[in-house]
Amino acid sequence: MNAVSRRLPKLFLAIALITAVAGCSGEQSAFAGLGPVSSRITLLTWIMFAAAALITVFMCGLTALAIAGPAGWRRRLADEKSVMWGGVVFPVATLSVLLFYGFSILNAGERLAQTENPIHIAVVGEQWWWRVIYRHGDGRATESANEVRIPTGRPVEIELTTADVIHSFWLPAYAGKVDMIPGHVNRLHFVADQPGVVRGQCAEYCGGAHALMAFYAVAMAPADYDAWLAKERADAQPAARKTGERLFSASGCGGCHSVRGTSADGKVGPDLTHVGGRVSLGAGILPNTPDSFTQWIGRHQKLKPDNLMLPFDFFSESELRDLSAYLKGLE
Ligand code: HEC
Ligand SMILES: [Cu+2]
Repeated sequence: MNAVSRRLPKLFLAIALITAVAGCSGEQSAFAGLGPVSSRITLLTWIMFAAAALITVFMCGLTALAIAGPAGWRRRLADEKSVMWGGVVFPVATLSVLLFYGFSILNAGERLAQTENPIHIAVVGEQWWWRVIYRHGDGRATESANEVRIPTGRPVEIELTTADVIHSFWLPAYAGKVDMIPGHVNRLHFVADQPGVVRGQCAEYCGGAHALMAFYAVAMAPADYDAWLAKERADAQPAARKTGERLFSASGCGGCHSVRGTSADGKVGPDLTHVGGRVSLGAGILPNTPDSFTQWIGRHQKLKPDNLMLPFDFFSESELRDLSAYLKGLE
């Protein structure tokens, strides 16, 4: 073996560890535990991990004893009684305790939502973005996309459905992962403890652009949330960008997109009434800047191959700038 091949295993181990640990940090971490529901899930994870580690070490010890231990031990381990207690009773008891503990954690969020007055938000999985619907007290609703805004300290109930295939709504910092299944309504409950922005991701392969189907959750102080929701509910307030608005309607964008308060009332793609105020574009793939609008409109099929918006690669630079200024101005 030369020096390089001797170091290879260590190198691989180092890369694997760095990758694994990097995956545990940041805005999409399952270990963040930013609310009571996710904290409980994190605790369950550690308990399962510790129990599994203990049992593994214990079993390795027993195996060693059974192979090379003193004759007395080997006889005892080969006995039918040991097999009965160690192989049947012990696993059934341990796994049952862990199973019921897991069930109680699954139910904890639901109980929370029943005891207090939850915020109702509906999220519909679409290939390859998220339609987000805020239900108001008066029975009306406001549509947005690719981000879920929630007030802190109040239980949230998210109703999960799909418009096409199976998706999975995964928001690890706040809650577990719940599938969106055709013809079925699932519900996810959680509470956000503190204001902040975290990332979520579709966790069930749903076709072409699945890997680029992310979203953000924005937790806001209750007063900020109320102010934001009132603004979100209002019609679009374009920042006087007439050329862009004219281009938008002349190019047929309104056939797929709604901008409330204008003639654009398409329902195929994301509602753009307040698109300029959102965190990201294209379901989490671009930050929300004027340049990103230009990028998205001009080359979205390159940025997010297979997405269901028609290609618009014929706009001139200045047309793209006008359209972007209009859309970014829809805050
Ligand atoms: C055939 C329907 C269709 C037409 C026409 C269309 N779009 Fe889209 N648009 C979509 C769909 C679907 C998406 C979601 C794509 C994704 O993220 O997978 C989208 C996404 C977008 C987004 C990102 C929104 C967000 O919240 O992430 C912008 C901005 C946008 N379109 C602007 C436009 C403009 C400007 C036009 C006209 C030049 C236009 N669209 C025409 C269907 C359409
Ligand atoms: Cu998916």
